[in-house]
Amino acid sequence: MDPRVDQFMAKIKAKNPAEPEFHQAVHEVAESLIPFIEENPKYKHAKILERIAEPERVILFRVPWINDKGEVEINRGFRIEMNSAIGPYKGGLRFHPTVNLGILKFLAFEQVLKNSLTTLPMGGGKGGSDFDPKGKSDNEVMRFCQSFMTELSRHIGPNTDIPAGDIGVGGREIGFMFGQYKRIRNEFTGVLTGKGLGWGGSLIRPEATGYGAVYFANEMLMANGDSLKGKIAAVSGSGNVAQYTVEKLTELGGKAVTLSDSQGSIYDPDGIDAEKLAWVMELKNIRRGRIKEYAAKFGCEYFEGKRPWHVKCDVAFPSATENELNLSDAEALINNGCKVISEGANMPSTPDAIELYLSSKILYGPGKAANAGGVAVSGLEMTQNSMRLPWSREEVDARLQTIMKNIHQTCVDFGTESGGYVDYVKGANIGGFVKVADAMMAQGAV
Ligand code: NDP
Ligand code: 2IT
Repeated sequence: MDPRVDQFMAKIKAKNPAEPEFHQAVHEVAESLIPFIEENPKYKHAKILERIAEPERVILFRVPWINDKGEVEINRGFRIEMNSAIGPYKGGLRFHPTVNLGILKFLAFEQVLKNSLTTLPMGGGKGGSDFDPKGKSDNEVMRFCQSFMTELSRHIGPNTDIPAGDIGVGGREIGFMFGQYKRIRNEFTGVLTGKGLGWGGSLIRPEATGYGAVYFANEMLMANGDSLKGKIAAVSGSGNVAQYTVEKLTELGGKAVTLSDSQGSIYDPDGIDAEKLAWVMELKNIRRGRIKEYAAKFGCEYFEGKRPWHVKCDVAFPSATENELNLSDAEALINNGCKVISEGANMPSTPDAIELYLSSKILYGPGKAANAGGVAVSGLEMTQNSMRLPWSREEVDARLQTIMKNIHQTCVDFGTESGGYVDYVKGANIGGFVKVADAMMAQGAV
């Protein structure tokens, strides 16, 4: 307990009431940064920590649309433009009924440091809506996306703010939003990333977050003379990040044995091989079904309402959502022999779970480092759009691997403790902060 952190957090909580996820994200970063800032008082005098916790701009708007029954529905749209010190605002859009201001502020705050870690020139932002795409027809999703973009289009642009996908926003939604932006502005630009390959998208962008989380886990293991080869992994979620985590893990000789969704989890000790994964992709991306169907199809166990953290595994990839792994889950993982956690999701571990990882000295890659591959390849998509020249799969993948290696090294540089253990939380927080803080100092009190 550091009283300086408590004092700082008391102000944050008073100013941002009823935003528990935002408090949680800021608290974790403040714990790393406040001691560092004490040693580097220039950041203290310039009030950089206070400034990065305040969004540069918050946009909140009404999104009316017409459902298939001809009725008007009203959702709320948001865009948090958090920090533009090192580049235009960049970050995903989330469509999920739980979306609110506090959740998007936590995601935007994390995004600032994550984007800095990639070394690419991207500031941080996040947005979305409480719209629930589940059970909606393609036409309903299109009408919603068009209404959402009609307002959002006033605030974004390829040199201002470049949204992308997140939970509930994939290729289909990016397509509908891109079409509407182009129509309103009469310009074809790289205003969104995660676009289709034939209209400005980048190879490897759909794969990038999952691949990156696996590359990061491998880096942590290699730094300890080991690798993912032969490792058993628990993966949560069954969406974009989870799918490509399983794909790359299998390619590197590991074995994924779980997947989940908001209703339950499957446990397949034989492993989710390429053929089973292809079936999952069809189930989730085209038929938009539930992971429960996997158990019936492949004859394995399904745990209704349960997360996948109680199985025997060497590595865990939380890839669904925030706070999906609590202290008792962390205890179960560690008691079952899990030695590596690489977070594909944003803030999936609760603070007490993180405390246990660190005190148990297991390899723990926090989301802002481990899942930065997604936004990194978004940055590469922006580069290709600016050049009007696409790169090959090999080129993008090689760059992604280099970026993940460099993020790992940054964490080692800023997070290695006297005994040699790498605190990747501290490493990622300080490593991400320095570049943003120095840019803010150079640009004055703006
Ligand atoms: P998808 O929408 O493709 O998939 C989300 C998955 O997580 C689904 O299986 C979903 O289950 C499950 N899930 C969502 N909300 C909950 C919940 N409240 N409780 C339990 N399960 C839930 O999203 P992504 O794969 O893109 O995103 C997953 C995570 O990765 C998020 O934390 C996101 O912020 C993060 N991330 C994503 C990046 C990207 O490029 N897409 C980049 C970096 C991080 P169900 O279908 O039942 O809702
Ligand atoms: O959380 C994230 O980093 C993302 N959802 C990806 C953001 C992006 O702009 O690609």
